[in-house]
Amino acid sequence: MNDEALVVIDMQNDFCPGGSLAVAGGDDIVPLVNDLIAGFDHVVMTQDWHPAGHSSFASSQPGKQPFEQVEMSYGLQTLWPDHCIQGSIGAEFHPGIVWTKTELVIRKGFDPAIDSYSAFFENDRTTPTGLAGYLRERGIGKVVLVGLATDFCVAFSALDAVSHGFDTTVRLDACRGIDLGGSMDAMLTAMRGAGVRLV
Ligand code: VGL
Ligand code: ZN
Repeated sequence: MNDEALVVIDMQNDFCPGGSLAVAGGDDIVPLVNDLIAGFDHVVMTQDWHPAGHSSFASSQPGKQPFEQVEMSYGLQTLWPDHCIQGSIGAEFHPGIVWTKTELVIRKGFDPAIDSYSAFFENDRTTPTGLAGYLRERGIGKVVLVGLATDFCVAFSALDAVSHGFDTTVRLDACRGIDLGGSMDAMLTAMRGAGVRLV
């Protein structure tokens, strides 16, 4: 299917067990993600890619703990443990992921002042990453999303994909989530409501 791309979200060491923002079972999906990569003509990956001292790190906000929320210029932002620092082992793709055929890696979260969950927009919801333009120029109208974390980067990416008019599917069996304060149910409901196909 030449008009369809697999978008592999943030399959990085820091989101897998042993990493600084580990998602439970994050590495369980590696074999399935590899099978999917093998079966797609087009594969795009995202890589969370923060400078040290990023504003989304609790360690950068005096008196704040990870998983608290703060008001940023662009709205409410959850604070995270330091993770996916540019050039670190934690930011590398999980070593089991067979990523060699990947056509494009979209890095995100590199602006020190803005976090970026979605593969399409930073968290200010206006700064694009360029992915929509890339997919359109390449004639791709359908995306299938897999990876980490279901209720953050995968969900925000899927919502933006449908809003850009892409036929959008999330393979839940090839995702794992964080589930912070009910975020899993909330984001599954939001995705369903927006017309994301959850399978
Ligand atoms: C993610 C929190 C912070 C994700 C990235 O990949 O879902 N979550 N940065
Ligand atoms: Zn991040």
